Amino acid sequence: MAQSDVLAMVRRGLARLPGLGRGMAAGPGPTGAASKGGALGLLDVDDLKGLNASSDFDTGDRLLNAIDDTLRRALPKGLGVERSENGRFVLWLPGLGLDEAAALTERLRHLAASVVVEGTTGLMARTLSAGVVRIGTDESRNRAVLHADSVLARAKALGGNRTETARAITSPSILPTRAEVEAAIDSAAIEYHLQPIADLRDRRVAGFEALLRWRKDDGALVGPAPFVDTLDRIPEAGSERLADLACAAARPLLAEDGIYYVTFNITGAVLDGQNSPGCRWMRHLLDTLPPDRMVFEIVETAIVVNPARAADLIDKLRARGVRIALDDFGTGLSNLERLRRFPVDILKIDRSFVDGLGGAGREEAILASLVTLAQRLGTDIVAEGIETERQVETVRDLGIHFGQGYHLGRPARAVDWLGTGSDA
Ligand code: G
Ligand code: MN
Repeated sequence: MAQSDVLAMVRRGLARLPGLGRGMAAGPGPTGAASKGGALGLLDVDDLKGLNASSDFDTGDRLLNAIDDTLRRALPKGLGVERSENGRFVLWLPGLGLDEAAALTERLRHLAASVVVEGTTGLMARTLSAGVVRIGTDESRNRAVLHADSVLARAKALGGNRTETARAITSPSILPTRAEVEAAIDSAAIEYHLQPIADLRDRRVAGFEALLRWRKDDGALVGPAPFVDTLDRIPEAGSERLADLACAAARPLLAEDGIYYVTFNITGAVLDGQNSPGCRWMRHLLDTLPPDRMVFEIVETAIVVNPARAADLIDKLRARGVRIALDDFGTGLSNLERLRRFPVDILKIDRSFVDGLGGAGREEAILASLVTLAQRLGTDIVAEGIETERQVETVRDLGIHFGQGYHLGRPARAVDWLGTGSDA
C-alpha cells in the first residue's frame, strides 16, 4: 500500500466531513476545530427498535429516510444536516447561540415526529429526542459530537420526546494554553516515555508503549490527559516536532534484539481528516518508522464518532503492516459489534479487570472466555495494569501471553531502558 493511497483515503474522509458540503457558512477549520462558534444538535428517533420489531424490517429505514428528506427541506439556508452511522441526525448550526439552536432543534424535532410511513400494521410514526450543545471555538468536531451524544443520552434517560441542552465544554483555566504546550515541546519538557510490554511466558520485553509525559518546573511528571486536547490543535510544526520525538524515542529500542514493536496511542484527532495535526503526526511516523514495527492503539470513543472513517483508516494501516490495538478493552463502549466490524490485532484488556482478579467478581470467567475469543479471532491479548507477581501468575494461567504494568516496568525514557539493557 503506497503512502499516497493512505493520503487519498484521508482526503476522501475530509471530503465527507460535515460542514464542507451543503453550502454551510462556516465550515470546520483546517485544524479540526468545529467552527468559529455555533451549535450542534443531535436528533434521534425514540424506540426505533420497537418499530423494527413490530413492523417490517425496513419500516425503520423508510422512516429515517423520510425524516431525512423532511429535515433537509426544512433547514434554513446555511445550516447542515448529516446522517450519522447509527441512524442519528447531526444538525450543524454555525453562528447560532444555544437558545436559538435549541428553539430551532425543537421545531425540527416536532416536524420530524409528524413524519408518517406505511408499516405492515398501519401507519407508523415516532417521537424524537434531541441533545443540543454549544460548540467551543477551539473544540474539535469529535468532541462536540460526543458531548451532544451525552446530552442526548440525558434526554433519553428522562423519558425521551424532549430536547436537552448544554453550554460548551469550557476548559478550566488550569489547562495549558497552546503556547505553553508548544514551548514545552520545544524545550523537551514534553517527551515520550516508554513502558515495556512483556511476554509473560519468558518475561522478555516484546515491545514498548510510548506515553507522553510533561515534566513540570517543580519536577512533577504529568500524563497527557490535561494537554492532549491542546496537542490535537497544535499546527504543523508542533505535530512534526512531536512526531520527531516519538521516532527518536522508538528507533533505538526497535534496534534492540527481541523488541518487536512500539505502540502509540491515537486520539480522535488522527481520525479527524487530512489536515488535522494528528493526521500529520501519524503520516510523519509512517514515513519514518517501519510500519510493521508499529502498533497504533485506538480507544473506542475515537471510533464511534465516525465508524466508517475509522474502519477505512484501520484497513489501510493494516494493509501497510501496521498493527492495531483496541485500548482499554472491556470498559466504556466496548461491545462485540466493534470486534465484528473492526479487525484488530491486539486487545488491551483494561486494568480494572486485572485489579479485580482473585476477588469475588467474575473477572476470571470473563478473561478466560476472552482468551478463547481472541484465539479464534487470531488476536493477541495484553493485560494492562499488572502490579503484583500474583497477577502475573493468574493472568498467565488464564492463557494471556502478554502483560504491561508497574510490576513489569514503569514508563521511563528510552535512554533509561537502553542504559540498563532491555532485560528489565
Ligand atoms: O489508556 P492506556 O492504557 O494507554 O493508559 C496507559 C496509562 O496507564 C499510562 O499513563 C501508564 O502510566 C498507566 N499505567 C501503566 N501501568 C500501570 C499500572 O500497573 N497501574 C496503574 N494504575 N497504571 C498504570
Ligand atoms: Mn494505551
